[in-house]
Formats: sequence, structure tokens, C-alpha cells
Amino acid sequence: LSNAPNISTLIHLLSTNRSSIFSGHHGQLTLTSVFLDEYRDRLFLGGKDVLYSLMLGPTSTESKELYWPPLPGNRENCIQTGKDPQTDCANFVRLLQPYNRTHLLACGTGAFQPMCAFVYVGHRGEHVFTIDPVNVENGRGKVPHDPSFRFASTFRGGELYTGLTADFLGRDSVIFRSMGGRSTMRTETDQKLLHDPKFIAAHVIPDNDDRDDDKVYFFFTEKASEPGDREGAIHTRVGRVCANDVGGQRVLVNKWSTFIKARLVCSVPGPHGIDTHFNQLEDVFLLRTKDERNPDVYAIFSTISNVFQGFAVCVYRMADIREAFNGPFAHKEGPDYQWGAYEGRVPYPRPGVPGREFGSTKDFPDSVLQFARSHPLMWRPVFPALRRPVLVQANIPHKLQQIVVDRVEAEDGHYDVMFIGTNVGTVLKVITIQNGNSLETEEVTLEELHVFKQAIYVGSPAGVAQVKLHRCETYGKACAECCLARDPYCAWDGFTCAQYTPNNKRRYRRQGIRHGNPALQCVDQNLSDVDVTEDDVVYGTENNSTFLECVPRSPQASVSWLVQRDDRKEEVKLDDRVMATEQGLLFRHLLHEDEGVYICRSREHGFSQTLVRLSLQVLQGDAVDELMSRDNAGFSDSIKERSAGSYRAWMPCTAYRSGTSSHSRLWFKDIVQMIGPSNLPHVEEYCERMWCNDKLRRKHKSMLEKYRQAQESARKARSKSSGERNRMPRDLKARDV
Ligand SMILES: *[C@@H]1O[C@H](CO)[C@@H](O)[C@H](O)[C@H]1NC(C)=O
Ligand SMILES: *[C@@H]1O[C@H](CO)[C@@H](O)[C@H](O)[C@H]1NC(C)=O
Ligand SMILES: *[C@@H]1O[C@H](CO)[C@@H](O)[C@H](O)[C@H]1NC(C)=O
Ligand SMILES: *[C@@H]1O[C@H](CO)[C@@H](O)[C@H](O)[C@H]1NC(C)=O
Ligand SMILES: CC(=O)N[C@H]1CO[C@H](CO)[C@@H](O)[C@@H]1O
Repeated sequence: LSNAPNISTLIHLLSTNRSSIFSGHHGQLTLTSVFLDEYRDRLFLGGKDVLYSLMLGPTSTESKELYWPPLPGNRENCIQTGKDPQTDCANFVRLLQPYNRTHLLACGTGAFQPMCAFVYVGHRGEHVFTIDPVNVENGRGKVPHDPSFRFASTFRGGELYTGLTADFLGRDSVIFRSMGGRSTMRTETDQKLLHDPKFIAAHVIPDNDDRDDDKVYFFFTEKASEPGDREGAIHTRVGRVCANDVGGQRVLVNKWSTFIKARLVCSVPGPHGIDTHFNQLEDVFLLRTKDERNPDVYAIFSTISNVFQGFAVCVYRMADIREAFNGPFAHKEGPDYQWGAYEGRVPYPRPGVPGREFGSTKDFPDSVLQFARSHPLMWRPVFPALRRPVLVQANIPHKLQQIVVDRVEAEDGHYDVMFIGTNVGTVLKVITIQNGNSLETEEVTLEELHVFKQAIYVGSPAGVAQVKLHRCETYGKACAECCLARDPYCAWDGFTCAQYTPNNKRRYRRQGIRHGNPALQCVDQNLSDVDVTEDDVVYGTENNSTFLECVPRSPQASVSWLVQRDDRKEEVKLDDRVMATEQGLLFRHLLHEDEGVYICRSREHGFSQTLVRLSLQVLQGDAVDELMSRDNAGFSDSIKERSAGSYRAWMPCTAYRSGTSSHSRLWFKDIVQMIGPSNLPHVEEYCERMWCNDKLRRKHKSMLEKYRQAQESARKARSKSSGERNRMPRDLKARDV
């Protein structure tokens, strides 16, 4: 997979300041379901024997808890059947759906005895949350018995559609319809219809304005039945039923007469003309647009082979899905025949399509029902838009598990920002950009980090985190940097990198997501402001290691290092001793001739920028010892004791004081590492006195000046009479510091 992108930034959610975390009232939430109620501004959570309601206020979040254990006796029965008391024999709440204007439907596994109840949540604006523990319904067919089984469900018109295994042993795989006034519907038990399915998602998608024509789509994997597949191979399917299906009169009584399914293909061309298929569906997100008949279907797939483990995101258009369902049926004459497209006469009304002339499916001719029963699979598969994934990740250390997509209006069109949750608790924020009409797409990984307003809610068994969608201010202080970040949520407003709102009437609004070219986007802005022009001084000690930090803000930028000596600039020669790392330039063994001004430049989309200028000064070991020992602060003793002798990257006061400078952080980190966190107050005190008092700073400067002069004369003296060791001049005493 040559074009496998490389996600280089990993921001751990829990370590960023933009998230707030809810982990239940007792610490361990064991989250098993989430429903984000955008109308009520509430987040409902289901866990083990518990339900929560979170009122999402602008400043604070108020939470209420409901205890909802299994019915009396069921926990004991469950344990008696040999199930695990901790992981099986509790009421794991798996389903939370809005039911009517005042109630939610909640269903839990009830210790392998599924049960449902109505939860009173009140009207918008009030925070009520009660459940009637007596008024409980049988939850069979609504959630699986086993808390570890996946299932999918959706509500339509008071009826619940579910794809699940609906029995104690987990063998009865079925698509169900229950609740509401009509009789319960299900699929026949037949491997032709569903063969060991794993249901991932279910959605109602209308065909037109007539609600009677609505279809319910199921996304699932099942064992492959087509030829050419290995034993045990699985395929991903999209299946659907008509909402107005009430089954047949003589055959298919209370069974679906409109169930059809097609294969969803997600693959990339490989060497020797063999495609790499991603067959295992992991998650589906329906990106709804103004045209409710045509949402975009985003799906994460995985593949695990001996060669590699990979993930892909494919996007499907409803038009392509409908076309497959309107195309030929897959047909097999008998067990020894090959699959092919059915070429005979398809009875009318065509299965999977409600017939207008017929009052209901009960009036369908038997021939239609017989055909429907024997031909559930379509011959043509559904290919993704552009016939290829929008994102491919191969041999990465984490798994892509969940996806939500936010469509963002930006200056140059709209962008679909994907938020992809991983199994290591991070969220990738990715946009893909199509360049012109070509099939090449470019992925921009913005940050690794249920979209609702300004936040994304991320659930894990441990809790729920609310994460802000963007932090434009982190993209820098200049138009060019804001532009290079290519985050559709952000734009340059003339002064700062700020949140972009399409109707904002401010005069300056620069965004360059498609090309990310600041030279175009920021013509009249002062590009030279972007370049760092002042040198920061860094001290290293001879024969020891030193590190010059330089991290570009954009993960796509490439970095180069130049060194300037006596007005001559040249590229830094890299070898075993001087190494370029992702964070900067590492000198493993500093030589005196390494002295010079080091310039770190980043380059992206033809735009280059000076990020850092560091004047590296090489101190000689003895001199440093001397310098430290002459300090009268108690600090110096502790620093000497604890440090293994590498006081690298000393920073001048300006850097320390500005607080935000990355070098100061590095320097500060080093100091803390050397002396240990318990001595932190000492460091503050020391730094304050040492670097951050203007008067002292001037002194410090002159001290260093003297020190350098002393070194110079010592060197001269040395070259005259070798063997004589250079010493610090006497006047460079601690009192000066
Ligand atoms: C985190 O955010 C809050 C509010 O936005 C702010 O007051 C606080 O200083 C931030 N903390 C850190 C460590 O950045
Ligand atoms: C909602 O459904 C519940 C449970 O059936 C019922 O008690 C309640 O009256 C309903 N509320 C409304 C507003 O229809
Ligand atoms: C651009 O920035 C440079 C350096 O900060 C400054 O000298 C120059 O005057 C600025 N030009 C304009 C047009 O603002
Ligand atoms: C650094 O190493 C060289 C050779 O190993 C040695 O001659 C020199 O004295 C060392 N310098 C210091 C300051 O230790
Ligand atoms: C001055 C200084 O930091 N010297 C150290 C350089 O590194 C060696 C080990 O590599 C130490 O022994 C020195 O103290």
C-alpha cells in the first residue's frame, strides 16, 4: 500500500485541556450506550445497572443517576447457568432511544433476561429523570442477551427495528421489528438470508416524500457465500427492508417479504492486479445532508491477513446503493452451479420494492414471496465513491474503531472532517481533499484527538469525554501558519487564527484548505512576520549531548537545518553524531566547532518559514563546573548531585519568561529532570533570580561576556603553552549571579 498515509501526531485526549471527562458518580462508569439529545441539550448514558442524564450547560454539566438492576431473581438465575457474575449477570443498558415527547426507551441485558422500560426525561429545559422499575417490558428481540454481542437498532414511527441475535445461546440471528401497533416481524431462519451476521448499524432512509416508501437499512458482516472466497471469509453487506412490509398471507407470515442485501466493497488496487480487500466492517456513520434521501455513508473497514493489518474508510453514495438494489438478483441454479445474475423474469411487484397497486405485502402474489425468499442477494456489489477508500492506514499500532463526520462550510467549499476513534483512547481528526478532478486524494491529519455544537463526545468503558472541536489558537500567530494548518474550523481574521463562521462579516478572513498556500492566501498580510529573526542562545558542553528543539506546527511540513558561521550559511551535515529527529537536532557528542547559529526551516506547499534560530555556544566542561560551583544558591549543590552532568540547552531569561516558548519548556524540563520535582520551588526561585530580573540579567550577560573573553584568552594561552588548563577568571564569582 504505497499511498498509506502516516499519521504522525498523537494527541492523547485526556492530556489536552480541551476535554472534560465524566466517569460516573462512583468512578467506574462501564459505559455501554450513549444517546445525545440535541433538542434537550442532554447526554444520556447507560452502563452496568445504571443510567445517567447529563444536562449540557454552557459552563457546567449537571448529572443525575438512576439505579436499574436486573429484575429480582434474574441475577441469581444467570449465575446458576454458569455465566460470569461481573461481566454477564448484570443489567447492561444497551439501547437508549427517544420514544415520545417525554420518554426514552431504555433496554438492558437484565442478566441474560433482556428488559426494557420507559424513562421519564421531561420536556426541554427541565432536568427530570425517573424510571418506573415495576413497569418493565420483555426486551427479547430488542437487545441481545449477551452484553458482548454487537447489535444495531433504529426507531421509526414508534416501531423498533433491530438486527441482533435474539436468544440465550446466541444462535438466532435475526432482523426484528417490534413495538408499535403492528404484529412483530422477523427474518426467516435461513443462512441464505443471514449467515452468522454481526450487525454494525441500522438507519431509516427515505426514498421520497411518501413516508410509506421509507426503507430501513442494515449494515453488517456475514460469512461469504459467493465463489472465490476462502473458507471462513466474511463480506460486508448493506441490507434493507421496506417500512410498510407486513409479511405474506400464506407464506412468509409475519416474516419480511422485502429483505434484500448487496455486498459493500472497500478495496485498493495492489501489485499484480490483485486488490487488497477490507472486508470487516467496524463502524458506519450516516452523514445527513439537506437532501434527507441521500446521506453519505461513511464506513470504517479492517483487514487482518498474514501480510498486514490495515484499516480503510470508504464513502458510499445512496444512488450507488439503490442502483445495486435495482440491478439483477444473484442466482444459483442449484448447489453445484455457479452464482450468476438472474436472467429470468422477475415477478411483479419486484421484491424489495413496495408495489403501489397492492394494498399491502399481504396481497402480493405467492410467486413474488417465493422469489423474494430465494433471492435475497443482489448480483452487483456497491463500490465506494471514486472506487477507492478516502483513507487507508496500514500497520499502525492502534485500531480504528469509530467514526463520526462533520461537514464544515469553509471559504472554498465544504469539507467533511472525520473524527476517528481508536482503541487506545485517541481521536484522529482528518480531512481528505480531492485535488481537481483527479482521483488522487490528499489526507490532512489535523490532530489526533458524536459531534454536537462545538464538541465531540467520546465514550469508553471508563467514561465520557467532551472535547472541543478546534483550538485554532494553537496554530500560531500569523496568517500563514493559520492557513497552513488547513483546519476548516479556523481562519485568519486579520489578527489571530480564530474559529471560522461562514457568515462572519469581518474584513479579513483567510482560509486555504484546498491548497494550503499562504503565499496566495496571505498576499497582503506581512509574511515576514512569520519568520523568527532573533537568535536565542543555547549553551552546550563539549563532549556531551545537546538538543536543539524545532517542531513544525503542521505534521505535513518538512524541516531542514542550516548553520550559519561568519555570514556563510550551509546545510547541517547529518551523521551518527548529529542527527535530525522529529523534535529537533540532536548532537550526541558536541564539538567545539559545532558553534554557530542554527536555523530551522519548515517547508510545506512551496512555502518556507524560519521557525527557530538558535545560537549554539559550546562550553568546556571544566568551565561549567566552575560556573556552577561559584553559584551561592543551595540550588547548585542539588543540581550537581543529581545531574549526571549534562546541563544542556541553557536558555536566556527572555525565553524563560515568555513561558510559551518551546525552548524554555525544554530547558525547564531538563532542570526539573535533573533536580527532581520536589525541588521545583527552588528552581523557580533560582530562575527568577538568575535570569528574570532585568538588572541581574544585564549582569548575567556581562558575566557570560567575560566568560567568553576568558575562554578566548585561555585558548590563546593554551595554544601558546599547551598543558596549561584554562580556568575561569576570578572575577566571575557567584556574587555576580
Ligand atoms: C485549561 O482551560 C481553562 C479554561 O479554559 C484555563 O483556565 C486553564 O488555565 C487551562 N489549563 C491549562 C493547563 O492550560
Ligand atoms: C410517552 O410514552 C409513555 C410510555 O408509554 C407514556 O406513559 C406517556 O404518557 C407518553 N407521553 C406522551 C407525551 O405521549
Ligand atoms: C512587516 O514586518 C516587518 C518585520 O516585522 C516590518 O519591518 C515591516 O515594516 C512590516 N511591513 C508591513 C507592511 O507591515
Ligand atoms: C573532549 O574530548 C577530547 C577528546 O576525547 C578531549 O581532548 C577534551 O579535553 C575533552 N574536552 C572536555 C571539555 O572534556
Ligand atoms: C560538563 C559535563 O556535563 N560533563 C559531563 C559530560 O558527560 C560525561 C559522561 O558522558 C560526564 O561524565 C561529564 O560530567
